[in-house]
Amino acid sequence: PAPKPEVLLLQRIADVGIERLETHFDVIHLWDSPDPDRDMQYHAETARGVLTGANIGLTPQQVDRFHKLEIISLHGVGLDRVDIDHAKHQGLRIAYTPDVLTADVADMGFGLMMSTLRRLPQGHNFVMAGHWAEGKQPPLTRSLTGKRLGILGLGRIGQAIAARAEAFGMEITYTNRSRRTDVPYAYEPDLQRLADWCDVLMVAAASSPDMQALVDDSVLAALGSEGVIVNVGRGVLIDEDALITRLERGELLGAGLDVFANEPHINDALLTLDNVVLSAHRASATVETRNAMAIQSVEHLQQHFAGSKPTHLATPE
Ligand code: 8YV
Repeated sequence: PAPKPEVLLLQRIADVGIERLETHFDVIHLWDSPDPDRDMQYHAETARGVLTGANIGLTPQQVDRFHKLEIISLHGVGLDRVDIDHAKHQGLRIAYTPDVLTADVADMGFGLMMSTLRRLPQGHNFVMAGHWAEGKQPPLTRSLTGKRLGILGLGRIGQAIAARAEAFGMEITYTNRSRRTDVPYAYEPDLQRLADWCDVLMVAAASSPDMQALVDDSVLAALGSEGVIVNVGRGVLIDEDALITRLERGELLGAGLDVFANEPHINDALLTLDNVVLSAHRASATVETRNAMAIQSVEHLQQHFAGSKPTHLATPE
């Protein structure tokens, strides 16, 4: 039989995916290597595929080291850690897993919004600390139902959040690179005006270099002291220093964050704030979704090496 194509695995994926990968490929596990860079170099002449996390990616410099690389299979939807133009130029395919994680990421966005407005973690800590039993009451929180939701980025995930928000009687307006003709929601091209209008600003956009700190201090100022911000996109979309300063001063009501500019090393100041709900980039991290992402990212490699086109390609053909 022909030798199995060599595939480098840069991120640990669900066991169902690893088993499938092992069946069809000669798998080099770099995710648990003490020196992944050295090992990548060692396999640069033989590897034909790389399977990597969307938030790990593969830089153009790394891509250029390979001699026989044909495909990067991303485990995840974000394309901010790969260079699509560079890959196309090198004749590489990039596959990704857009649909399988949409519902879970939307649920997380919604959950962070609910948790921030209703202060669910703070309430939990209050009970656990015994304060209720001491006869104390936590402060009142804010309603979610009926609030105005501004969505930054009305892609798959943004739309799934909007569908959930509709069920809660929220008013919905969105901003996006362009107006969508297939949604019933109001479009506001100007992010600052959107922030001025809404109670909750939901960041659900993909990140690209021109979008760094798109949510800047003036947007946060427009959101105002009764405003809440939630981020399930990428940390770099928000000017994090400005966000922290405004949260410290009470110039925002709160923030629910799953992603951070320099994760997993997050700004220490966030850890001292009472008006934040923090999550460790877990929006797609359910058993169900991580199994589906693992299987799909391996399937894309199988399709490619069987001579067909992977179902979800980020490099158009
Ligand atoms: C994961 C993600 O954290 O899909 C994305 O873009 O950021 C998340 O799903 C990660 O990619 C898992 O590999």
